[in-house]
Amino acid sequence: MIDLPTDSLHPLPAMFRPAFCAIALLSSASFAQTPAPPPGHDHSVEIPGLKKELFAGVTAEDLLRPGAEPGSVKVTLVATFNAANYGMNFNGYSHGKANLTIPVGTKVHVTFINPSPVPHSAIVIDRPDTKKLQIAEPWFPGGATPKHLVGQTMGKSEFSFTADEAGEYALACGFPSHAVAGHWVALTVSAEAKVPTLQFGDQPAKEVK
Ligand SMILES: [Cu+2]
Repeated sequence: MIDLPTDSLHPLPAMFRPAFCAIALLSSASFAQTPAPPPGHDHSVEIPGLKKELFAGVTAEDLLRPGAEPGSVKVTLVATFNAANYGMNFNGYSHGKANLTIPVGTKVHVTFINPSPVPHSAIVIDRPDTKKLQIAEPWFPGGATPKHLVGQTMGKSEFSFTADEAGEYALACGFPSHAVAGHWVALTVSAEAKVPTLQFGDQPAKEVK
């Protein structure tokens, strides 16, 4: 009787297995919408060079809070909140996977923070325009950080706009190509909504407090 090593029971000869895995990885990477990660990139690793004191205490829930005056909201957008989507996220969310819903007519006060050395910005745009490489003007007057196409690094800026038209919009990074790569959260201006609500992924939308 021949004593076979247990490894030989594997359907693929050992010498082919690593190559097979590499081909599987390569083919899945080619379907990704975002640029391929740099070699050795690991999602669990933090983005280097973040000035963390700029957003100490800020959470994902700070994407949408009630404003100081009635009919207003406060939005805090932290670009590169973490390493998700290679840093192209707001408070950890990209590709519209956080959705801010506000009643039509709401005054929106935005604080934009970019703690990273890579330039980012913020601009309110029509949602289909997230597929464009760059957007010249915000949908609502006043709805962008200064020089949004150039962006800013390691800093903070504020802007306000009135969402006076119902529709599906995005709060997107205005730096060229970033929105296409997923650097945006969804903004829904609703004629039916009575109160502002915030939704993460497939979870139920929650009224903001
Ligand atoms: Cu960006």
